Amino acid sequence: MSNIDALKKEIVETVQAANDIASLEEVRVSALGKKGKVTGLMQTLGQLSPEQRKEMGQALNRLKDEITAEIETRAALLKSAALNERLQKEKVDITLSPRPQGKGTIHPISQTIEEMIVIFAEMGFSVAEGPEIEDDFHNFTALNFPPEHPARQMHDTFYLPDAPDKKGLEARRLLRTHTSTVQVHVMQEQKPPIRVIIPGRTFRSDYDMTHTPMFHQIEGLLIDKSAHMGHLKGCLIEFCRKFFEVDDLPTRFRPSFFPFTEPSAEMDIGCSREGGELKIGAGKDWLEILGCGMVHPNVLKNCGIDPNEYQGFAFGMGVERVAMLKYGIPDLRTFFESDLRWLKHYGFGPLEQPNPALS
Ligand code: 2NL
Repeated sequence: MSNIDALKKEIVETVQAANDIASLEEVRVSALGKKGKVTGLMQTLGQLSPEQRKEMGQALNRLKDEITAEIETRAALLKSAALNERLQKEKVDITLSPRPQGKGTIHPISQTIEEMIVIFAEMGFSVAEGPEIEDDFHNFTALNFPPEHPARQMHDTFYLPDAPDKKGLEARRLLRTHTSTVQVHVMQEQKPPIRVIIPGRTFRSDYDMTHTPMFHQIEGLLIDKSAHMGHLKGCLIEFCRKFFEVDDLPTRFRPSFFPFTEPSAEMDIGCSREGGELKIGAGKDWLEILGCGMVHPNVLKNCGIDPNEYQGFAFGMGVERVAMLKYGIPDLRTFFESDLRWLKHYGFGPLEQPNPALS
């Protein structure tokens, strides 16, 4: 066996013996590095005769290539072994049992909002949120309520005890009476096209069988260059059919009035009240479900959007009201009593799907 063959055998053995990437690198340096054995032999070529140099040079180059290939093969093997070991070690036991059942439940308001978000998200809407403490501008002025508009009193607004002489009317702070305040922020901050829904708490000073001082709304806003009433109707009909899980749900739109939309409408869905029991989707009766309309040009202007270039539609509904209809909850006030028996009865399991019809 020639010297070169002996050297090759020796180096290949050390390559095979390297058990990790670091020691393999050491082997590479000791063979092919600046002071390595092969490199050392290369440096002796100058002392040989031209013929010997040619032969030896070729043999050493071959040796270098062979060792390099050997090291690469070994490196690939070590890397995949290391990966396999990590995969073994970091295995997640997906057979772990789920969270213990029967302890807590999802509140029907959270469940209902989640169901609505799933449906609108499928239509390309994203969710926006904003502050519950607002100023008069975002709650009223931007939304085309004139200063003396009765709605400002009608809404029975909770004003914060700001010093009235220090600030103008528009800076007066209040608890938002509707979630439309968030759309105002969105329009001020984003460029159209806009497609958002806003779920959240709202506040009005009112308390009786059908009103609580805090309640939830979900509102939607779509702005682009060509949105029209047909898009509004298509979007809301699709929403109601998915939400109430009735494919041929009858719907109708009645003219209405809101300061922030023109034209405005209220949407009803078909139902039956025969025998005192409410059934959605069947029968000859109608049930009001939401308010909607084309965004008033003044609102677009107030929020920095050119009404000559853009138009859009908006809608709003009460979450409690819709949850009561869908889940047959008879009394609004029970939503906020934190009665565990009520929560157990009307609540949802943590693993329940927000909308089985869509998944
Ligand atoms: C209802 C009716 C509605 C809107 C809300 C809206 C928001 C902006 C501009 C225009 Cl920023 N409109 N929201 C529009 C129509 C009706 O709510 O009965 N809610 C419970």
